[in-house]
Amino acid sequence: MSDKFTNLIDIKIPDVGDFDSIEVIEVLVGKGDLVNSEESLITLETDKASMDIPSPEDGKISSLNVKAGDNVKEGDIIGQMMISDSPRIDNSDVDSKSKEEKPKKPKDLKKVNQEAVSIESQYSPTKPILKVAGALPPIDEQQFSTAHASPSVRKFARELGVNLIEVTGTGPKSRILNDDIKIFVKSILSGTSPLESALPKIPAIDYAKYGDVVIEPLSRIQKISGPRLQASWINLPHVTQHDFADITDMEKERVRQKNLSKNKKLKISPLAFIIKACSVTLENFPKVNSSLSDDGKSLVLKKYFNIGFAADTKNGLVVPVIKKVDSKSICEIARELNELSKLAREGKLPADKMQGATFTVSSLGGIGGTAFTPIINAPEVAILGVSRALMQPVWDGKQFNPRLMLPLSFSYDHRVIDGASAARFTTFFGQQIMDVKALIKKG
Ligand code: CAO
Repeated sequence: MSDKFTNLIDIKIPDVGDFDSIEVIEVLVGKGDLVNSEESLITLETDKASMDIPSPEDGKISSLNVKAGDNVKEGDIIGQMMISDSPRIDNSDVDSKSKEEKPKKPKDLKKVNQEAVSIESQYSPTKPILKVAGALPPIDEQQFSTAHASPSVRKFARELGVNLIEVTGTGPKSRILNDDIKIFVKSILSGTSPLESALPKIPAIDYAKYGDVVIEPLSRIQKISGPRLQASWINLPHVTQHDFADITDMEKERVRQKNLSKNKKLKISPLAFIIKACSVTLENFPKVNSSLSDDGKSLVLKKYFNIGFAADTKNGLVVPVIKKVDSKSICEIARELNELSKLAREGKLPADKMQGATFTVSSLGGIGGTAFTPIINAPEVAILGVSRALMQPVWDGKQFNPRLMLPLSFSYDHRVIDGASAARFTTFFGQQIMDVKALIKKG
Protein backbone atom coordinates (compact mmCIF):
# COMPACT_ATOMS: atom_id res chain seq x y z
CA MET A 1 0.00 0.00 0.00
CA SER A 2 1.39 3.41 -0.94
CA ASP A 3 2.13 5.76 1.94
CA LYS A 4 1.98 8.89 -0.25
CA PHE A 5 -1.60 9.90 0.21
CA THR A 6 -2.48 13.24 -1.31
CA ASN A 7 -6.25 13.20 -1.88
CA LEU A 8 -8.79 13.67 0.87
CA ILE A 9 -12.13 11.90 0.32
CA ASP A 10 -15.28 11.51 2.39
CA ILE A 11 -16.24 8.17 3.81
CA LYS A 12 -19.94 7.72 3.13
CA ILE A 13 -22.47 5.16 4.25
CA PRO A 14 -23.37 3.26 1.09
CA ASP A 15 -26.68 1.70 0.06
CA VAL A 16 -27.72 -0.35 3.07
CA GLY A 17 -31.13 -1.46 1.89
CA ASP A 18 -34.47 -0.28 3.22
CA PHE A 19 -33.27 1.13 6.50
CA ASP A 20 -33.70 4.76 7.60
CA SER A 21 -31.48 4.48 10.59
CA ILE A 22 -29.08 1.74 11.63
CA GLU A 23 -27.13 1.47 14.84
CA VAL A 24 -23.35 1.48 14.79
CA ILE A 25 -22.33 -1.41 17.05
CA GLU A 26 -18.60 -1.39 16.55
CA VAL A 27 -15.91 0.96 15.24
CA LEU A 28 -13.07 -1.15 13.93
CA VAL A 29 -10.50 1.52 12.94
CA GLY A 30 -9.28 4.86 14.27
CA LYS A 31 -7.60 8.08 13.11
CA GLY A 32 -4.23 7.43 11.47
CA ASP A 33 -4.93 3.77 10.67
CA LEU A 34 -3.81 2.47 7.29
CA VAL A 35 -6.59 0.50 5.67
CA ASN A 36 -7.00 -1.58 2.55
CA SER A 37 -9.89 -1.23 0.18
CA GLU A 38 -12.69 -3.56 1.38
CA GLU A 39 -11.35 -3.65 4.93
CA SER A 40 -14.16 -3.26 7.45
CA LEU A 41 -14.37 0.17 9.07
CA ILE A 42 -17.50 -0.04 11.19
CA THR A 43 -20.21 -2.61 11.91
CA LEU A 44 -23.91 -1.78 11.74
CA GLU A 45 -26.70 -3.84 13.18
CA THR A 46 -30.44 -4.01 12.63
CA ASP A 47 -32.94 -6.28 14.39
CA LYS A 48 -32.30 -8.91 11.75
CA ALA A 49 -28.68 -8.71 10.70
CA SER A 50 -25.34 -7.06 11.15
CA MET A 51 -23.13 -5.79 8.34
CA ASP A 52 -19.64 -4.35 7.98
CA ILE A 53 -19.05 -1.07 6.10
CA PRO A 54 -15.91 -1.53 3.99
CA SER A 55 -13.29 1.08 3.20
CA PRO A 56 -13.88 2.55 -0.31
CA GLU A 57 -10.12 2.72 -1.08
CA ASP A 58 -6.65 1.92 0.14
CA GLY A 59 -5.62 4.82 2.35
CA LYS A 60 -5.19 6.41 5.75
CA ILE A 61 -8.05 7.38 8.06
CA SER A 62 -8.00 11.15 8.71
CA SER A 63 -11.09 11.30 10.85
CA LEU A 64 -13.98 9.11 11.92
CA ASN A 65 -16.98 10.86 13.41
CA VAL A 66 -19.05 7.93 14.63
CA LYS A 67 -19.01 5.86 17.77
CA ALA A 68 -20.80 2.72 18.93
CA GLY A 69 -24.42 3.53 19.67
CA ASP A 70 -24.76 6.24 16.97
CA ASN A 71 -27.33 5.80 14.23
CA VAL A 72 -26.51 6.28 10.56
CA LYS A 73 -28.28 6.09 7.21
CA GLU A 74 -27.32 5.85 3.53
CA GLY A 75 -25.27 8.85 2.37
CA ASP A 76 -24.11 9.95 5.84
CA ILE A 77 -20.49 11.07 5.89
CA ILE A 78 -18.90 9.27 8.77
CA GLY A 79 -15.34 10.54 8.26
CA GLN A 80 -12.58 11.28 5.83
CA MET A 81 -9.55 9.45 4.53
CA MET A 82 -6.44 10.27 2.53
CA ILE A 83 -5.94 8.22 -0.59
CA SER A 84 -3.23 7.99 -3.20
CA ASP A 85 -3.28 10.32 -6.23
CA SER A 86 -2.36 7.58 -8.67
CA PRO A 87 -5.25 5.42 -9.81
CA ARG A 88 -5.32 1.89 -8.49
CA ILE A 89 -4.57 -0.91 -10.92
CA ASP A 90 -7.96 -2.37 -11.47
CA ASN A 91 -9.20 -4.79 -14.11
CA SER A 92 -12.71 -3.50 -13.97
CA ASP A 93 -13.78 -0.89 -16.50
CA VAL A 94 -15.01 1.44 -13.79
CA ASP A 95 -12.59 4.37 -13.41
CA SER A 96 -11.22 5.33 -10.02
CA LYS A 97 -13.00 8.69 -9.92
CA SER A 98 -16.45 7.20 -10.26
CA LYS A 99 -15.50 4.72 -7.57
CA GLU A 100 -14.64 7.55 -5.23
CA GLU A 101 -18.08 8.99 -5.60
CA LYS A 102 -19.90 5.69 -5.40
CA PRO A 103 -19.29 4.22 -2.00
CA LYS A 104 -19.03 0.45 -1.92
CA LYS A 105 -22.04 -1.56 -0.81
CA PRO A 106 -21.60 -3.37 2.45
CA LYS A 107 -21.50 -7.14 2.29
CA ASP A 108 -24.95 -8.35 3.24
CA LEU A 109 -25.32 -11.12 5.75
CA LYS A 110 -25.99 -13.78 3.11
CA LYS A 111 -22.78 -12.93 1.28
CA VAL A 112 -20.85 -12.80 4.50
CA ASN A 113 -22.04 -16.27 5.41
CA GLN A 114 -21.07 -17.68 2.00
CA GLU A 115 -17.65 -16.14 2.41
CA ALA A 116 -17.35 -17.60 5.85
CA VAL A 117 -18.09 -21.07 4.48
CA SER A 118 -15.27 -20.75 1.97
CA ILE A 119 -12.92 -19.56 4.72
CA GLU A 120 -13.96 -22.57 6.77
CA SER A 121 -13.09 -24.93 3.92
CA GLN A 122 -9.48 -23.74 4.12
CA TYR A 123 -9.41 -24.79 7.75
CA SER A 124 -10.58 -28.38 7.64
CA PRO A 125 -12.29 -29.30 10.90
CA THR A 126 -9.95 -32.30 11.18
CA LYS A 127 -6.98 -29.94 11.27
CA PRO A 128 -8.03 -27.11 13.57
CA ILE A 129 -5.75 -24.14 13.90
CA LEU A 130 -5.66 -24.47 17.64
CA LYS A 131 -3.71 -27.38 19.01
CA VAL A 132 -4.76 -27.88 22.61
CA ALA A 133 -4.86 -30.92 24.91
CA GLY A 134 -7.44 -32.34 22.51
CA ALA A 135 -8.54 -30.70 19.29
CA LEU A 136 -11.40 -28.20 19.22
CA PRO A 137 -14.46 -29.85 17.77
CA PRO A 138 -15.62 -28.70 14.33
CA ILE A 139 -17.79 -25.59 14.27
CA ASP A 140 -21.47 -26.40 14.71
CA GLU A 141 -23.01 -24.32 11.89
CA GLN A 142 -26.46 -24.16 13.41
CA GLN A 143 -25.18 -22.91 16.75
CA PHE A 144 -22.64 -20.64 15.08
CA SER A 145 -25.38 -18.89 13.09
CA THR A 146 -27.38 -18.13 16.23
CA ALA A 147 -24.47 -16.50 18.09
CA HIS A 148 -24.70 -12.72 18.48
CA ALA A 149 -21.62 -11.33 16.70
CA SER A 150 -20.73 -9.06 13.80
CA PRO A 151 -19.45 -10.42 10.46
CA SER A 152 -15.86 -9.41 11.21
CA VAL A 153 -15.99 -11.18 14.57
CA ARG A 154 -17.53 -14.25 12.89
CA LYS A 155 -14.74 -14.24 10.33
CA PHE A 156 -12.14 -13.98 13.07
CA ALA A 157 -13.75 -16.85 15.01
CA ARG A 158 -13.76 -19.04 11.91
CA GLU A 159 -10.11 -18.33 11.24
CA LEU A 160 -9.32 -19.67 14.69
CA GLY A 161 -11.82 -22.55 14.54
CA VAL A 162 -13.73 -21.17 17.53
CA ASN A 163 -17.33 -22.24 18.11
CA LEU A 164 -18.88 -18.83 18.74
CA ILE A 165 -21.62 -20.31 20.88
CA GLU A 166 -19.00 -21.25 23.48
CA VAL A 167 -17.77 -17.66 23.84
CA THR A 168 -19.26 -15.33 26.42
CA GLY A 169 -20.10 -11.98 24.81
CA THR A 170 -19.28 -8.85 26.80
CA GLY A 171 -20.66 -6.34 24.29
CA PRO A 172 -24.07 -4.64 24.39
CA LYS A 173 -26.88 -7.22 24.54
CA SER A 174 -24.15 -9.85 25.19
CA ARG A 175 -22.74 -9.40 21.70
CA ILE A 176 -19.45 -11.24 21.19
CA LEU A 177 -16.51 -8.91 20.54
CA ASN A 178 -13.07 -9.61 19.05
CA ASP A 179 -11.57 -9.37 22.53
CA ASP A 180 -13.98 -12.03 23.83
CA ILE A 181 -12.62 -14.46 21.24
CA LYS A 182 -9.03 -13.60 22.18
CA ILE A 183 -9.79 -14.21 25.87
CA PHE A 184 -11.50 -17.51 25.00
CA VAL A 185 -8.54 -18.73 22.92
CA LYS A 186 -6.01 -17.63 25.54
CA SER A 187 -7.88 -19.47 28.28
CA ILE A 188 -7.81 -22.68 26.25
CA LEU A 189 -4.14 -22.36 25.36
CA SER A 190 -3.16 -21.64 28.95
CA GLY A 191 -5.15 -24.63 30.14
CA THR A 192 -7.31 -22.52 32.44
CA SER A 193 -10.36 -23.55 30.52
CA PRO A 194 -11.19 -27.27 30.64
CA LEU A 195 -11.60 -29.02 27.32
CA GLU A 196 -15.28 -29.48 27.94
CA SER A 197 -15.77 -25.73 27.63
CA ALA A 198 -15.02 -26.24 23.93
CA LEU A 199 -17.70 -28.92 23.67
CA PRO A 200 -21.39 -28.24 23.14
CA LYS A 201 -22.86 -27.51 26.56
CA ILE A 202 -25.56 -29.57 28.23
CA PRO A 203 -28.37 -27.20 29.24
CA ALA A 204 -28.55 -26.52 32.97
CA ILE A 205 -31.90 -27.36 34.58
CA ASP A 206 -32.97 -26.01 37.93
CA TYR A 207 -34.50 -29.20 39.37
CA ALA A 208 -35.39 -27.38 42.59
CA LYS A 209 -38.19 -25.74 40.59
CA TYR A 210 -39.97 -29.09 40.34
CA GLY A 211 -39.45 -30.55 43.83
CA ASP A 212 -37.05 -31.00 46.74
CA VAL A 213 -33.43 -31.71 45.89
CA VAL A 214 -30.25 -32.38 47.88
CA ILE A 215 -26.90 -31.11 46.61
CA GLU A 216 -24.10 -33.61 47.29
CA PRO A 217 -20.51 -32.72 46.34
CA LEU A 218 -18.53 -35.26 44.30
CA SER A 219 -15.90 -37.21 46.23
CA ARG A 220 -12.21 -36.40 45.76
CA ILE A 221 -11.77 -39.63 43.77
CA GLN A 222 -14.73 -38.80 41.54
CA LYS A 223 -13.30 -35.34 40.86
CA ILE A 224 -10.00 -36.90 39.78
CA SER A 225 -11.33 -39.91 37.86
CA GLY A 226 -14.21 -38.09 36.12
CA PRO A 227 -12.07 -35.92 33.80
CA ARG A 228 -9.77 -38.90 33.06
CA LEU A 229 -12.73 -41.09 32.08
CA GLN A 230 -14.13 -38.29 29.96
CA ALA A 231 -10.75 -37.69 28.29
CA SER A 232 -10.56 -41.38 27.38
CA TRP A 233 -14.13 -41.46 26.10
CA ILE A 234 -13.58 -38.36 23.94
CA ASN A 235 -10.10 -39.15 22.61
CA LEU A 236 -10.20 -42.90 22.02
CA PRO A 237 -12.44 -44.53 19.42
CA HIS A 238 -13.87 -47.25 21.67
CA VAL A 239 -15.30 -50.49 20.31
CA THR A 240 -16.49 -53.30 22.61
CA GLN A 241 -16.22 -56.95 21.60
CA HIS A 242 -18.62 -59.24 23.51
CA ASP A 243 -17.93 -62.94 24.01
CA PHE A 244 -18.33 -65.86 26.44
CA ALA A 245 -15.65 -67.98 28.08
CA ASP A 246 -16.43 -71.44 29.43
CA ILE A 247 -15.23 -71.40 33.07
CA THR A 248 -16.88 -74.68 34.22
CA ASP A 249 -13.55 -76.40 34.89
CA MET A 250 -11.99 -73.23 36.23
CA GLU A 251 -14.80 -72.96 38.79
CA LYS A 252 -14.25 -76.59 39.90
CA GLU A 253 -10.56 -75.86 40.30
CA ARG A 254 -11.28 -72.63 42.21
CA VAL A 255 -13.49 -74.49 44.72
CA ARG A 256 -10.86 -77.23 45.02
CA GLN A 257 -8.12 -74.64 45.67
CA LYS A 258 -10.30 -72.84 48.22
CA ASN A 259 -10.88 -76.06 50.12
CA LEU A 260 -7.24 -77.06 50.26
CA SER A 261 -6.25 -76.94 53.92
CA LYS A 262 -3.32 -74.55 53.30
CA ASN A 263 -5.61 -72.15 51.40
CA LYS A 264 -8.51 -72.26 53.88
CA LYS A 265 -8.08 -68.64 54.87
CA LEU A 266 -7.41 -67.38 51.36
CA LYS A 267 -10.37 -66.03 49.40
CA ILE A 268 -9.84 -67.10 45.80
CA SER A 269 -12.39 -65.44 43.51
CA PRO A 270 -12.72 -66.04 39.75
CA LEU A 271 -10.91 -62.73 39.24
CA ALA A 272 -7.54 -64.26 40.22
CA PHE A 273 -7.89 -66.80 37.37
CA ILE A 274 -9.14 -64.11 35.01
CA ILE A 275 -6.13 -61.86 35.72
CA LYS A 276 -3.75 -64.78 35.18
CA ALA A 277 -5.44 -65.72 31.88
CA CYS A 278 -5.19 -62.06 30.79
CA SER A 279 -1.45 -62.05 31.37
CA VAL A 280 -0.96 -65.20 29.26
CA THR A 281 -3.18 -63.76 26.52
CA LEU A 282 -1.34 -60.43 26.54
CA GLU A 283 1.97 -62.24 26.00
CA ASN A 284 0.47 -63.53 22.77
CA PHE A 285 -1.10 -60.19 21.75
CA PRO A 286 1.67 -57.61 22.33
CA LYS A 287 -0.32 -54.73 20.80
CA VAL A 288 -2.99 -55.08 23.48
CA ASN A 289 -0.24 -54.55 26.08
CA SER A 290 0.94 -51.35 24.36
CA SER A 291 0.22 -47.62 24.35
CA LEU A 292 0.29 -45.07 21.57
CA SER A 293 3.24 -42.69 21.76
CA ASP A 294 2.49 -39.05 22.56
CA ASP A 295 2.70 -37.98 18.92
CA GLY A 296 0.43 -40.88 17.91
CA LYS A 297 2.99 -42.16 15.40
CA SER A 298 4.30 -45.28 17.15
CA LEU A 299 3.42 -47.95 19.69
CA VAL A 300 5.12 -48.38 23.02
CA LEU A 301 5.12 -52.18 23.49
CA LYS A 302 5.62 -53.13 27.13
CA LYS A 303 7.55 -56.29 27.93
CA TYR A 304 6.08 -56.58 31.41
CA PHE A 305 2.53 -57.49 32.43
CA ASN A 306 1.13 -55.29 35.20
CA ILE A 307 -2.62 -55.66 35.45
CA GLY A 308 -4.88 -53.12 37.12
CA PHE A 309 -8.34 -54.03 38.41
CA ALA A 310 -11.19 -51.61 39.00
CA ALA A 311 -12.25 -51.61 42.65
CA ASP A 312 -15.51 -50.13 43.81
CA THR A 313 -15.11 -48.18 47.06
CA LYS A 314 -17.50 -45.94 48.96
CA ASN A 315 -15.54 -42.92 47.72
CA GLY A 316 -15.50 -43.99 44.07
CA LEU A 317 -13.59 -46.13 41.65
CA VAL A 318 -9.85 -46.83 42.09
CA VAL A 319 -7.54 -49.09 40.09
CA PRO A 320 -4.92 -50.98 42.14
CA VAL A 321 -2.23 -52.71 40.09
CA ILE A 322 -0.83 -56.24 40.44
CA LYS A 323 2.69 -56.09 39.06
CA LYS A 324 4.49 -58.82 37.05
CA VAL A 325 1.43 -61.04 36.86
CA ASP A 326 3.30 -63.38 34.47
CA SER A 327 5.63 -64.45 37.26
CA LYS A 328 2.93 -65.03 39.92
CA SER A 329 0.80 -68.06 40.77
CA ILE A 330 -2.97 -67.87 41.04
CA CYS A 331 -2.76 -68.04 44.85
CA GLU A 332 -0.24 -65.18 44.89
CA ILE A 333 -2.49 -63.14 42.63
CA ALA A 334 -5.51 -63.91 44.85
CA ARG A 335 -3.60 -62.85 47.98
CA GLU A 336 -2.50 -59.56 46.40
CA LEU A 337 -5.99 -58.96 45.02
CA ASN A 338 -7.45 -59.27 48.53
CA GLU A 339 -4.81 -57.04 50.13
CA LEU A 340 -5.10 -54.31 47.52
CA SER A 341 -8.92 -54.45 47.57
CA LYS A 342 -8.90 -54.06 51.37
CA LEU A 343 -6.52 -51.09 51.22
CA ALA A 344 -8.66 -49.53 48.47
CA ARG A 345 -11.86 -49.87 50.51
CA GLU A 346 -10.16 -48.37 53.55
CA GLY A 347 -8.89 -45.47 51.43
CA LYS A 348 -5.29 -46.42 52.31
CA LEU A 349 -3.97 -47.41 48.90
CA PRO A 350 -0.54 -45.79 48.34
CA ALA A 351 -0.04 -44.00 45.00
CA ASP A 352 2.63 -46.47 43.80
CA LYS A 353 0.10 -49.33 44.06
CA MET A 354 -2.05 -47.57 41.48
CA GLN A 355 0.71 -46.94 38.96
CA GLY A 356 2.42 -48.81 36.14
CA ALA A 357 -0.52 -50.80 34.75
CA THR A 358 -0.28 -52.05 31.17
CA PHE A 359 -3.84 -53.43 30.99
CA THR A 360 -6.97 -53.29 33.16
CA VAL A 361 -9.73 -55.71 34.16
CA SER A 362 -13.09 -54.50 35.40
CA SER A 363 -15.15 -57.20 37.13
CA LEU A 364 -18.81 -56.73 37.91
CA GLY A 365 -19.17 -60.50 38.36
CA GLY A 366 -19.79 -60.23 42.09
CA ILE A 367 -22.68 -57.83 41.49
CA GLY A 368 -24.59 -58.87 38.35
CA GLY A 369 -25.35 -58.00 34.76
CA THR A 370 -24.71 -59.72 31.46
CA ALA A 371 -22.53 -57.24 29.54
CA PHE A 372 -21.30 -53.64 29.64
CA THR A 373 -18.98 -51.25 27.81
CA PRO A 374 -15.99 -50.51 30.04
CA ILE A 375 -14.04 -47.30 29.37
CA ILE A 376 -10.37 -47.85 28.54
CA ASN A 377 -7.90 -46.66 31.18
CA ALA A 378 -5.96 -44.51 28.66
CA PRO A 379 -3.19 -44.38 27.59
CA GLU A 380 -3.69 -48.16 27.80
CA VAL A 381 -5.37 -49.42 24.65
CA ALA A 382 -7.80 -52.00 25.99
CA ILE A 383 -9.76 -53.17 29.02
CA LEU A 384 -11.50 -56.46 29.77
CA GLY A 385 -14.89 -56.25 31.48
CA VAL A 386 -16.37 -59.41 33.00
CA SER A 387 -19.94 -59.89 34.15
CA ARG A 388 -21.62 -62.57 36.28
CA ALA A 389 -21.06 -66.14 35.09
CA LEU A 390 -24.25 -68.02 34.21
CA MET A 391 -24.94 -71.71 33.80
CA GLN A 392 -26.03 -72.12 30.17
CA PRO A 393 -26.92 -75.00 27.83
CA VAL A 394 -24.08 -75.34 25.34
CA TRP A 395 -24.45 -77.59 22.25
CA ASP A 396 -21.48 -79.94 21.74
CA GLY A 397 -22.65 -81.27 18.35
CA LYS A 398 -24.72 -84.05 19.89
CA GLN A 399 -26.39 -82.64 22.96
CA PHE A 400 -26.73 -79.65 25.22
CA ASN A 401 -24.44 -79.58 28.23
CA PRO A 402 -24.73 -77.29 31.25
CA ARG A 403 -21.65 -75.05 31.18
CA LEU A 404 -20.72 -72.07 33.36
CA MET A 405 -20.25 -69.21 30.91
CA LEU A 406 -18.44 -66.00 31.76
CA PRO A 407 -19.57 -62.92 29.76
CA LEU A 408 -16.65 -60.86 28.42
CA SER A 409 -16.82 -57.21 27.33
CA PHE A 410 -13.52 -56.28 25.76
CA SER A 411 -13.25 -52.54 24.91
CA TYR A 412 -10.36 -51.56 22.68
CA ASP A 413 -8.87 -48.48 21.05
CA HIS A 414 -9.67 -48.96 17.38
CA ARG A 415 -6.68 -46.85 16.33
CA VAL A 416 -4.41 -49.61 17.63
CA ILE A 417 -6.48 -52.81 17.60
CA ASP A 418 -8.74 -53.92 14.78
CA GLY A 419 -11.93 -55.93 15.18
CA ALA A 420 -10.44 -59.23 14.00
CA SER A 421 -7.60 -59.00 16.54
CA ALA A 422 -10.12 -58.19 19.27
CA ALA A 423 -12.19 -61.27 18.41
CA ARG A 424 -9.00 -63.38 18.39
CA PHE A 425 -8.01 -61.92 21.75
CA THR A 426 -11.24 -62.91 23.52
CA THR A 427 -11.23 -66.34 21.81
CA PHE A 428 -7.64 -66.97 22.92
CA PHE A 429 -8.48 -65.76 26.45
CA GLY A 430 -11.41 -68.20 26.52
CA GLN A 431 -9.08 -71.08 25.57
CA GLN A 432 -6.60 -70.18 28.32
CA ILE A 433 -9.16 -70.00 31.08
CA MET A 434 -10.97 -73.13 29.86
CA ASP A 435 -7.73 -75.14 30.01
CA VAL A 436 -7.27 -74.37 33.68
CA LYS A 437 -4.63 -77.08 34.30
CA ALA A 438 -2.31 -75.51 31.74
CA LEU A 439 -3.06 -72.05 33.14
CA ILE A 440 -2.01 -73.06 36.67
CA LYS A 441 1.30 -74.39 35.34
CA LYS A 442 2.08 -70.96 33.87
CA GLY A 443 2.41 -69.42 37.37
N1 CAO B 1 -19.31 -64.65 38.10
C1 CAO B 1 -19.93 -65.21 39.17
N2 CAO B 1 -19.56 -64.95 40.44
C2 CAO B 1 -18.54 -64.09 40.65
C3 CAO B 1 -17.87 -63.49 39.59
C4 CAO B 1 -18.29 -63.82 38.28
N3 CAO B 1 -17.70 -63.26 37.21
N4 CAO B 1 -16.92 -62.70 40.09
C5 CAO B 1 -17.00 -62.78 41.42
N5 CAO B 1 -17.99 -63.64 41.75
C6 CAO B 1 -18.38 -64.00 43.09
C7 CAO B 1 -17.18 -64.32 43.98
O1 CAO B 1 -16.76 -65.63 43.81
C8 CAO B 1 -17.72 -64.01 45.33
O2 CAO B 1 -18.54 -65.08 45.75
P1 CAO B 1 -18.09 -66.03 46.99
O3 CAO B 1 -17.88 -65.12 48.15
O4 CAO B 1 -19.23 -66.96 47.13
O5 CAO B 1 -16.85 -66.71 46.53
C9 CAO B 1 -18.67 -62.85 45.09
O6 CAO B 1 -18.97 -62.89 43.70
C10 CAO B 1 -18.11 -61.49 45.43
O7 CAO B 1 -16.86 -61.30 44.81
P2 CAO B 1 -16.03 -59.95 45.07
O8 CAO B 1 -16.56 -58.89 44.21
O9 CAO B 1 -16.01 -59.69 46.53
O10 CAO B 1 -14.56 -60.33 44.69
P3 CAO B 1 -13.81 -60.23 43.32
O11 CAO B 1 -12.45 -60.73 43.58
O12 CAO B 1 -14.55 -60.86 42.24
O13 CAO B 1 -13.74 -58.67 43.01
C11 CAO B 1 -13.23 -56.38 43.29
C12 CAO B 1 -12.94 -57.78 43.77
C13 CAO B 1 -12.42 -55.39 44.10
C14 CAO B 1 -12.86 -56.25 41.83
C15 CAO B 1 -14.72 -56.14 43.43
O14 CAO B 1 -15.11 -56.19 44.78
C16 CAO B 1 -15.18 -54.83 42.88
O15 CAO B 1 -14.97 -53.76 43.46
N6 CAO B 1 -15.88 -54.88 41.73
C17 CAO B 1 -16.46 -53.71 41.10
C18 CAO B 1 -15.57 -53.20 39.99
C19 CAO B 1 -16.28 -52.10 39.27
O16 CAO B 1 -16.92 -51.26 39.84
N7 CAO B 1 -16.15 -52.10 37.94
C20 CAO B 1 -16.83 -51.19 37.11
C21 CAO B 1 -15.93 -50.12 36.73
S1 CAO B 1 -16.53 -49.26 35.36
O17 CAO B 1 -15.72 -49.97 34.18
